[in-house]
Formats: sequence, structure tokens, C-alpha cells
Amino acid sequence: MFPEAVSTFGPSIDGLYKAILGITGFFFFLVQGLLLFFLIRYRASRHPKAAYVHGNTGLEIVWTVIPALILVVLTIGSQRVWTQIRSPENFPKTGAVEAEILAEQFAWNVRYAGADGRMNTEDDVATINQLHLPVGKPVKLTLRSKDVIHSFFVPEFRVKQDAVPGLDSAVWMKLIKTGQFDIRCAELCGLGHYRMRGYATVESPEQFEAWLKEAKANE
Ligand SMILES: [Cu+2]
Repeated sequence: MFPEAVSTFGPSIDGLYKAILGITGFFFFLVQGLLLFFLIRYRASRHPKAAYVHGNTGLEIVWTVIPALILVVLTIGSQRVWTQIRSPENFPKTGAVEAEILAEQFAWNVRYAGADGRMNTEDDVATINQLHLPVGKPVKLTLRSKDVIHSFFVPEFRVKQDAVPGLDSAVWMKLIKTGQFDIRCAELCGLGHYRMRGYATVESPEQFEAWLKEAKANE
């Protein structure tokens, strides 16, 4: 159903999704089945005279309490995963590879700090639509926008984050598999929205370092 998850938190997001789909799917078929059953069972030819039913307090309590409990359980589960992924205290503190992504109509401008480890200096490495990341290391991305709201989306990473003008949005992830993945813009951002596509290459840390050097040399 989904493309393969290649980030460490992918399985928890997928687990939550499957749990919600399972619960809503079960009740969907239950309710639709009952509807069909009652339609046939109490059809006009067999029951020409309708019965007046005022209500059933016990039943109403049951069908209010059960969904409420399910929602509480789902909220706790979602909150746990959300905290793990998005809480500032759970962001990688040291050793993370950092990149800035400035979205614009209709491209992703990627910037790495370069050898001095500081952004916006002489030795920065800047690319367009080419995001390279090392496998097995924490990665932190800072998203910004030059013009309108865009949304950075790599389905395999299970990461989707809006890039909002005037706002820095940080996301982190740790990738567990190498490969080439598409970066899509998930926010309708103008006429060229459909071609706002980038490429994320996940490679070994050595390959990543070599690529950074080469990208700098080719600037
Ligand atoms: Cu866009």
C-alpha cells in the first residue's frame, strides 16, 4: 500500500496508520452491513407499519463510550510517536548532518555548511533539487520558503513538512537504507507545482563525503 519505509520512525507511523485504518475499516463494514441487513429485514412488504422507538439509553451510552475510549487510545499512541519525531528535546543533539532547504516556485535550493560546519560562509555547498544524505546517521533539515507555502514530502522517509515563508521548520530523521527517492512538493504552490520535484540520494557516509567534496569542486 505504501512505498517501503527507509527511516527509523517509519514503522511506528505505519503501525499507527494501519491501526486507524483497521479500526475505521472494521466499523465501516459493520455499519454498512447492518444498514443492508435492516434494509432487507424491515422492508415495506414485510413490515408495512413502522414502529415508534423513542431511544435506548443503555445502547446510547455504549456507542458513545466505546468510540471515546478508542479515540483516547489513538491519541495516546499518536502523541507518543509525535513526541519521538517532532519534540525539540528528541532532535539529535550532536553529530547530525545538517542541510537547509529553501523552497521556491518551483525548486528546492539545498545548502550544506561545508568544511567549517557553518552556514552562509564561503565554503557552503549549494545544489538545486539534489539532496544527498548519509545512511545510518541522524540528519537535520531546516525548511524555509522564498515565496509561498510549499511542502517537503519524501514518502519513503515518512516525512512531510510545510515550508512556510518567514518561518524555519526543522525536521530530523535517520535513514536505514540507501537509494534514490523523489522529493515532491505536497502543497499546491502555483502553475509549476507539478514539476517541483527533487531527488534525495541516500548513500554511505563515505560516498556522501565524497559527493560533498565533488559538489564543492564543481561549483
Ligand atoms: Cu511547491
